[in-house]
Amino acid sequence: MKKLIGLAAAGAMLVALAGCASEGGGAAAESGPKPLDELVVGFAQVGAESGWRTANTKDIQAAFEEAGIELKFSDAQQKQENQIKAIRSYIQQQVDVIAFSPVVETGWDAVLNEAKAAGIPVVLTDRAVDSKDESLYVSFLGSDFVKEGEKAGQWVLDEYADATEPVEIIQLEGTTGAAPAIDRAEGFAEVISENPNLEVVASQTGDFTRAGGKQVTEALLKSNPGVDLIYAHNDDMGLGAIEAIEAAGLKPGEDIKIVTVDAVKDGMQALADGKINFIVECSPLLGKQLIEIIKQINDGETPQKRIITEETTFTQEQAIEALPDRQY
Ligand code: GYE
Repeated sequence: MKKLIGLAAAGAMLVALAGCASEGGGAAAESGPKPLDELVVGFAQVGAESGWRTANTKDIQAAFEEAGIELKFSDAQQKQENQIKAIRSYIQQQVDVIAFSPVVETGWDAVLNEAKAAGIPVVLTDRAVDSKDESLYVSFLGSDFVKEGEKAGQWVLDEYADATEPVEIIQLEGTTGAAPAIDRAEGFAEVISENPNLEVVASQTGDFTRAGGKQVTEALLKSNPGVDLIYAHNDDMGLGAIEAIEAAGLKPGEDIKIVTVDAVKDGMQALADGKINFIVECSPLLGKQLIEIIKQINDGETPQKRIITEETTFTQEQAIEALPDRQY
């Protein structure tokens, strides 16, 4: 009997050790790399709220297809509870890696701890989480949103360098609590604070959607008839603002200037048409880099903790030039 208990204890220890190994090194650490066609990755997407998101989803699906890695994909319709449910189901299915783009920054610790306890590495794509525990994810791949906000602010600062009167700005914010909404507001505010004439007179969320941008602009134009410029946290909300401005009998790009972030096709077309004045690029093409990270995890390597996407900006002239070759 004693012997049996001893054996059981030894077995339990082995299990515990294996658990430790997989926590640190990912799926492959104890058994060596799996063939790619045996890997399974769960991806919990935010939703389909914008042109950016659609391009991002397409690019990720294409990259998995090309790499021959199985992808379990879910669309959370911009709801955190749906994303958490999806992640829990991936844990239950014992996928090799979980990747997701967190709709908001906070509230992830519990579910990410569950993934960690199950020994499943997590990769953040596109958006960040706000957690003190950096061991809850292996790598974070995406843009520097503060820098994007700063670039938008810099254009506004230059455009109104000679202004002697107050310049009234409306800000259309992204989803409340989302990393790109928080950071794009922060970078922009920081840069425009250099000129006290630049004043954000109203700032409201349009939830990163065209309909949201239109609705908020309609209302804010009424309460702020003297507005000079709209800063939208993404192209879609800027495109919604264009509709609202035109419906009010004004000319977007002239009577009211517009600066946005993303540079998706529809945004670039509006920029080329003179209805938007400046776009800060945010690339949705994260698929190939995500595959690289997954391969590194599978090989037992440690991916870089933060991988920042390279991006540019577009004026109206640059948009006309770039449009024919634009992929998304
Ligand atoms: O800018 C916006 C989308 O997280 C960077 O989400 C992404 C943002 C993008 O809905 O269009």
